[in-house]
Amino acid sequence: MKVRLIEMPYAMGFHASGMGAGPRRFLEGGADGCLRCLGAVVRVERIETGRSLEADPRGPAPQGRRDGNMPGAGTPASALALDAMLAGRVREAGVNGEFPLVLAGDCNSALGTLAGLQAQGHRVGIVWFDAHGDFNTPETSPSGWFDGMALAAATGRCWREETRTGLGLEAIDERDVVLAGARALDPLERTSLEDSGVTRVTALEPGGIRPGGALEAALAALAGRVDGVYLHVDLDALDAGEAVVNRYSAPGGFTLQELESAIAVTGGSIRILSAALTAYDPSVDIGGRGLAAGLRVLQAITRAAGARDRRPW
Ligand SMILES: [Mn+2]
Repeated sequence: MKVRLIEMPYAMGFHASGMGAGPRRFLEGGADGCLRCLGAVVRVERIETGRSLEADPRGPAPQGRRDGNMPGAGTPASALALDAMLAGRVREAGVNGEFPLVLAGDCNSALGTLAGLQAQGHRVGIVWFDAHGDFNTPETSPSGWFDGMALAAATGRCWREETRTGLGLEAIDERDVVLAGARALDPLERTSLEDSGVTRVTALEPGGIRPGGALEAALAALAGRVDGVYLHVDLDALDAGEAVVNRYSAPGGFTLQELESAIAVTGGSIRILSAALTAYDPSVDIGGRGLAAGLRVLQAITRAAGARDRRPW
């Protein structure tokens, strides 16, 4: 299998700090090598704006921030500009017969990946592992933080015009979405999810993500409706006791073994068209546990994607 490992070292348009530093850390930790040792042919590439300090019309970067931030960093527009670049790379990977595997700082990278898959003509569903719902809209979000709206935007609940015109993204049908491990939900976000067509699978549900459980049943139903899925793994799907991977890590999540097994169940049930590992902030990781877990998750994703990949390893 050919893997195109796409590094997107940003979180909300901010370059290489906080969760935006996660992708680089995974690569420094040997992410490409640990996929090669599975037999995959790996090409690594980075998405960057190429902006230099000298060229920045705003003048010197604020203290503590590295150069390379997107114009208007922190706004949905800055995130969507990066997503548009990502969409092009994902589409190109598909044309080349490569599996697009994205290392991203934040979860709204999903919008770019989905747009890139749709540009190849795929009808795509979503399997989304996350401690959070990412299902807020500007109306329900207590923080107004765009990254907490990624799944809502993907399903057209918000920013619909922006994602359509900026990315060419057509909203994903909520019935084609499986959300696994979400447990830290804002009150109005919870109501939105309950009223939505999204299928939820929790870590607490007995047998939920295990073979033969609710996840597998949901994916079997999905397999008849879509060409395949985009597999989104926010690393905070892991229980905080397993690893603290960002500032929003929460208890009640999956063990690493459970997450690996759920990813394998996904690959055994439905074709994985693309995947992402997101939201790892090296600055809060204790003893490299998050890093080690993330590398294991990347291997699990690659194995799972290979399970239904007709191309030889
Ligand atoms: Mn997330």
